[in-house]
Amino acid sequence: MAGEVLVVMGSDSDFAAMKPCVQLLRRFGVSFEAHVCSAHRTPAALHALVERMEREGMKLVIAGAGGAAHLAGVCAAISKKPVIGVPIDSSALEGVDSLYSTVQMPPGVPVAAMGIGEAGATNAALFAVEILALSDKRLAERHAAYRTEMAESVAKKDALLQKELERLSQP
Ligand code: RP5
Repeated sequence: MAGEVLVVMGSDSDFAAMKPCVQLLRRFGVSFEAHVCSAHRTPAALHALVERMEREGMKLVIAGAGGAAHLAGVCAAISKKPVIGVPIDSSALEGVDSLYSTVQMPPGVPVAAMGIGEAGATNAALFAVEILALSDKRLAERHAAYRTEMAESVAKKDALLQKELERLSQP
């Protein structure tokens, strides 16, 4: 199998925002292929890519794009697998155009829209992990460990805050 996840971005300029997504997929041991492919500049190549990945057993798509971002919607039109969209801030409208384009799919062909930019890309990877973990016990355990680690880091931050507040209350 080529990869469980297809990560596709409309341009290489989207990669800075999409980097946390591929880094997290790698950390969780999720197999993926990542490509630059554009819904409007290379429509035939996008069609071929999504169809090939689907034939080879891909389980879902993560699509990041900026501007009038129709990449995720077009992937969802081609594939019947879940598509997670990441709007990217690459235009004068600071990603709000991409957010609306990604989130406002007309009824019938859904896209799971994340937030704008790196935070959205991070959550896209985690959302993909949550979907894949439904049928992968080891991945579910890794995800649970990630949540525990995150909770521990918040607890550490709180402990530091309490210390600082105590220090400030000293005369
Ligand atoms: C979109 O246009 C891409 O997803 C990118 O966010 C934006 C700008 O692309 P480049 O001009 O940087 O290639 O299709």
